[in-house]
Formats: sequence, C-alpha cells, structure tokens
Amino acid sequence: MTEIDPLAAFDFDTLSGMVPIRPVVFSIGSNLGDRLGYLQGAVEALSATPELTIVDVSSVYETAPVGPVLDQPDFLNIVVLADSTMASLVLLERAQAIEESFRRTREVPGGARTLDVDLITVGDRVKDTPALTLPHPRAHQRAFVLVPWLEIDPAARLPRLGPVAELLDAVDASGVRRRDELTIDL
Ligand code: PH2
Ligand code: MG
Ligand code: MG
Repeated sequence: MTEIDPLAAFDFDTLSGMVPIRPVVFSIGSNLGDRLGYLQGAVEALSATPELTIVDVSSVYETAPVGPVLDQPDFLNIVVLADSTMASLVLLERAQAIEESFRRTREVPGGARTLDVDLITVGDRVKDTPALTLPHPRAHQRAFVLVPWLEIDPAARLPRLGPVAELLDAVDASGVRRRDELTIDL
C-alpha cells in the first residue's frame, strides 16, 4: 500500500485562508514636484490595496541624495510597514503600478523622480532574481531607509544582515533630517 501524504490533498495556492501574513517594508521617496503630495498619494494607494494592511508610517524625512547621481534635489523619504498575504512579485508589481499611476518621471537612472516605491523586505524572504532581489540590495547602506524604519520598528532586522540599529552605526546618517511639520494622513 502506498503512503498517503495528508498535505497533498491541499492546494496551498488556492486556499487563501492558509496563505501566511507577512510583514512588508516599503521605502518611498520623491524629489521632484509636490514631494509630500506624492508620498501621501502612494500611502493612499497602498492603503487601498486588497490583501495589504498598513501597520505604520514613519515621520517624513528630508534627505540628501545618495548614490551615483548626487547632483539632484533633496528627497522626502518615508518608510511604510504593512502586513500582506501577497507574493513578493505581486507586491513589486503593485509598487510599480503605483509609481506609474503618479506618472513617475525619471530622466536618468538613479536620478530625480516624482515617486519611487521600493520593496525593502517581505518577511524573511531572501531572493535574488533578475526581477526582484530581497532584501533590497542597497537598503543596508541607506540611512534614508534605516532611520525611518528604526523609528517605527526599533526591533527591525534585515534578513541575513542583522539588526537595523547595528547597520545604521556603519552608515553616514548626517544627510537625514526629520521634518516633523510635514505629515502623512492615514
Ligand atoms: N533613491 C535613490 C537614489 N538616491 N537618495 C535619497 N536621499 N533618497 C532616495 O529615496 C534615493 C536616493 C534611488 O532610488
Ligand atoms: Mg529607490
Ligand atoms: Mg525604485
């Protein structure tokens, strides 16, 4: 007699009640046009996303540009924590659709843009494919991600890399300034 695997009877892809809820971290930035308005719009679009619940939004930070293109305006950056049952690639598509819906303009790669919605972590998922790398490959070097993230989750960790509080010790956070007078409505 053949052994019967009781779990083989379940199709995990269609049993929505059995899909795990995972914490998701987004970094959102804007350095062209109505920067705060774009951040607010992106938060509203995330909040209107089925299968995704916003848990917390950081303060708004004004941040000096980092990366290959330094000759561009300062950014406003926030970090958003959410819970979601969506697969990581679907989350990425949603982030890109939100960028598109605000008619994101970006003349140079890494240069000024109206809206950038980056997926930083999806639970403890580690992934390295042409379409998506998790955690985000540069998050651990970026104070404009780590500072707002730590503000709303003091226990935050980057999979494989460790506590955000420790990673922050290794980066220059002098270009990151909290702007308490700028607020995002939930
Ligand atoms: N995004 C980049 C490149 N550089 N610098 C800051 N301060 N904030 C950003 O969001 C940012 C950046 C590419 O996505
Ligand atoms: Mg980015
Ligand atoms: Mg991006």
